[in-house]
Amino acid sequence: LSRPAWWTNAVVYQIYPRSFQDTTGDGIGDLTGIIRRLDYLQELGVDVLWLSPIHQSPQRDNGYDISNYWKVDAVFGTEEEFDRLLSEVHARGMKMIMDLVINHTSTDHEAFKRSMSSRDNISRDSYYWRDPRLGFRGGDPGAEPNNWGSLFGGSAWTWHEPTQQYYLHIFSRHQPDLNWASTRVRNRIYAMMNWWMDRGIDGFRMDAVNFISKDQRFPDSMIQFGGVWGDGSPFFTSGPRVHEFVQEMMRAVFAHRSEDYLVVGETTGATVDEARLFTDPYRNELDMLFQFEHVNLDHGPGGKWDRRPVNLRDLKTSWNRWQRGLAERGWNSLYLSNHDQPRHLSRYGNDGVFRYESATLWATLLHMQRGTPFIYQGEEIGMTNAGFTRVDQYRDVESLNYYADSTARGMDPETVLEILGHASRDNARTPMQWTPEPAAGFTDGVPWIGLGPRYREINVEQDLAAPQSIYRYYQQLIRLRHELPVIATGDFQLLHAHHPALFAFSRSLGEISLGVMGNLSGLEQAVPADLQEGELILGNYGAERRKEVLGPWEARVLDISGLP
Ligand code: TEU
Repeated sequence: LSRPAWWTNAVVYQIYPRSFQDTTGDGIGDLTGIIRRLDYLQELGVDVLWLSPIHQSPQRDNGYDISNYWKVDAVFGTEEEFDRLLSEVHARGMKMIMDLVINHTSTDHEAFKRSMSSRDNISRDSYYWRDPRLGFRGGDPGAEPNNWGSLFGGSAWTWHEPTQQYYLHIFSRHQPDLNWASTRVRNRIYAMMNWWMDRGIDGFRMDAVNFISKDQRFPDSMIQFGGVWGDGSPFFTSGPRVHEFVQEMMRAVFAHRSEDYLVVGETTGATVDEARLFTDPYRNELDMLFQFEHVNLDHGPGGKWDRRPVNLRDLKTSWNRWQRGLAERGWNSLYLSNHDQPRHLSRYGNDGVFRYESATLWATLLHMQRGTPFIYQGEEIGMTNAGFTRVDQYRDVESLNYYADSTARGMDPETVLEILGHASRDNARTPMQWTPEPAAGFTDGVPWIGLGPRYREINVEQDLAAPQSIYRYYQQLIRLRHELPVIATGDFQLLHAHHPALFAFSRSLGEISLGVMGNLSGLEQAVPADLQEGELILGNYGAERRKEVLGPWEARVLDISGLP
């Protein structure tokens, strides 16, 4: 712990394999496609690739429903192709981490099939099976063991007629939750993780890892969830044994390994205090985690479908709290986009006339913070939301469930489509746009999901040829982080906290100080006096600028070392 961990100056790139590059013509991206694009990623300068799940799966939630953890799904390629991908990644000096979905499995997993087969089966307690509520007949409305709603719609419990019990699923009914209270389940998971590590991968992104310990009393929740159900999250988020389990996992899988791996946890609903516990290096849990506060700012009391405009000042307040909160202990993951969020350019920026400016502004504000930045495929060329207008264009289980549930409850389908247009996860899942050709160079066949509406204008080929290239700007941000220790580990100080349109902060380490500022609006803003001096080291408007004024969505990074 004397010297900063290797990942403090690393940048991670998330690949959603299904939508990255197809080479077989079946319209679904594959491992060979990733290999084909490795030079592109190396050229960008990223250090680590994170692959969304490629394990065997019926793909009802695009691989976040695993039926066999020890196999690569044939839809993505062969075991040999996986090993080749890994060695090609390593040959380019990059690392590769894998998504690991261990809060739940697919209903197609052998263990769940055994668990389902009878109440006496040895695997019965690998999942959560419970009797109907007292006085109710199983399967009847209200008979569920408690009132928790599933995050993907409906009850969190599904009735199983043959064995006369319910099983728990926080996500869809095809994703039963594993019972982490079972020692057998935990040991099996650690063995599988060790097997992947021994195969040569460099770590994991652990899906929903703060959901693995549930309050074993399974109480009803007094908090409303989507109008009908109760919000069970207080009883399964950072549950009673979560830290014990994570520490045990770290000992079982990583204690005997050198420290060049990375474990990042996905922790919906984690607070700053919990994040500090999870990522304090002395506690030996996760290296860093994905928190959700900043991406939930446009959610109303009704959750993600109850949308309201984001006040960008709230974003700055939230980010500041996380920067301060993990300054002494712990570490932030920095992200604006992933496969579960709409495109941040469409959400927080201006994807019209100021597409270049706002894409590079958000990149600057994110990458100049303390923490490890994550880039989601396509954001480096300024990809925008999917623009779907018909329900048959959607593929995401969450979106389709929401459409079915809410229209069944009498909501106007047009309104639902409007909401999905802003909030659906499919906004981020349209194919990577490589060229202006048909299917955007993603496939020779028919893509599994429709293309983004602007692929002829927004694609890698065009961006690289443009005088104002978003990709090249990301390259510069990544290079700066590699070169300047102040960006990786320096102290963070928010400046002009109450300014309505300016996001400004300083970073400092020893004698070196940087000033970072961004104009979160489409109107010119005056630059405060203390940010007019210093040498411009990066900006999205070029060098010839008036130091007193920021243009629309303008961002600057200044070397302010030695200024009083
Ligand atoms: O997401 C878990 C999660 O808690 C949320 O991000 C959730 O996806 C979001 O609220 C839905 O809008 C992870 C994966 O990232 C996601 O793709 C999977 O669907 C989910 O787990 C289930 O494995």
